[in-house]
Amino acid sequence: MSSPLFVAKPVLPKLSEFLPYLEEIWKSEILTNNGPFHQRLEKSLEDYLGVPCAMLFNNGTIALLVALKMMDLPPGSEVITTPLTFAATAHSIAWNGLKPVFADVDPVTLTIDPAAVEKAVNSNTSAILAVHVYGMVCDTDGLRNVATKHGLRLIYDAAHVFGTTVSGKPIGEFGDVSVFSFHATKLYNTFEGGLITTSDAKDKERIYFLRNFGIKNEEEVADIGINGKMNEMQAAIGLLNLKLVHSERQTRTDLRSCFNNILSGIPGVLLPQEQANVSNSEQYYHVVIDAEVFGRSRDDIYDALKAIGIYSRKYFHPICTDFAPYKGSTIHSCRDQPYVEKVKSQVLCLPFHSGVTQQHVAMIAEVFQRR
Ligand code: T4K
Repeated sequence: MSSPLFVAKPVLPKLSEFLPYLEEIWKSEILTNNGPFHQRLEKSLEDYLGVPCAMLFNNGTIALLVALKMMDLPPGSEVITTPLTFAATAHSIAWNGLKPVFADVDPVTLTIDPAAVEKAVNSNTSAILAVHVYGMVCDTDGLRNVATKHGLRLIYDAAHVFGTTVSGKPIGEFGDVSVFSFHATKLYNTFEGGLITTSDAKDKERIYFLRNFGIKNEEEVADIGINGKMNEMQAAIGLLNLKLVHSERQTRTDLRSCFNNILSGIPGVLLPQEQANVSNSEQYYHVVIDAEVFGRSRDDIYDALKAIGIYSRKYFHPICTDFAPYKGSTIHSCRDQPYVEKVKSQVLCLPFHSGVTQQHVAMIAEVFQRR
């Protein structure tokens, strides 16, 4: 195979469509600070995602930091999260001077298990930071119940679920706030970018100030904010890419069917389960490989694909509790062994985007069928 196939491939508009936007920016000389493209994109995203308030950020990590900061959680208090996520999730807790506490995941959705969260709650717990991982939606009712019972704030890391709905309800409407990433590798990208959605007017106002150094007006700085602003080039790309999301998502839905066809029925290879009433964001296609049943390990498949130029990813291995700063942290579980300790060496994300051809699908099938 000539060119390598990566796990992700950014959606990009035609360069010729971007040039008029650049000309507009050059003409106005407004490069950042809530400029016209920024304002248009926020409005467009509110419409697209069906949320009352969408606030853009320069990346998803800063958006997570601000979402937690906005909540004024007691210093040193505990925020329960999943170990099966990107580093940014746990780091955003620690960077806020809070303590990440890890709870086990559900074996079917691989999202944080509300029963494990309940076991992790104590008098020092202040919030839950749940992640809709790989596009699988968390048990939102279960988590809301735990949060309400113990008076905890509930934040969703929604980096993997752009455009998802649950029984018609937009994913950004769950929890107190939801945080999205618009990184190059995401279904919807602004090169780098992020978004917070919230329905609460007070939270919205606070986030607005925190995003821009806490500046209220020329005379007043009301809060200890940060620079979380998206610039005009990112916002312009965002407006163009928003037109391409639907088609990219449809292509991935078709690819999901292809993968389901070639991989279903292979003993020891568990495919992503469809969730009732959930419209899938089509962010990732993950398989769980049980080496004892399948006869080969996840790492064997990863290596065999790599040898033919197909770069899958072992997201999220190592899990957060294997990182030096969190190593040795307890994973609260309802099982004899935390399930996440097993699945971390079994999950593999296959290349999943419009650059995957039928030939690639056939090559991937051949690797899985090899004996
Ligand atoms: N929460 C969750 C659950 C997340 O998954 C993430 C980000 C965040 C929070 C934080 O949001 P941001 O602050 O990033 O907005 C990538 C991304 O850098 C990261 O954004 C993403 N999660 C994570 C799951 O994946 P890496 O280390 O895998 O990136 P990298 O550079 O190895 O890219 C993967 C493949 O994508 C490459 O092999 C080739 C392709 N690629 C990548 C880039 C950057 C391209 O084709 N073009 C590109 O520009 O982390």
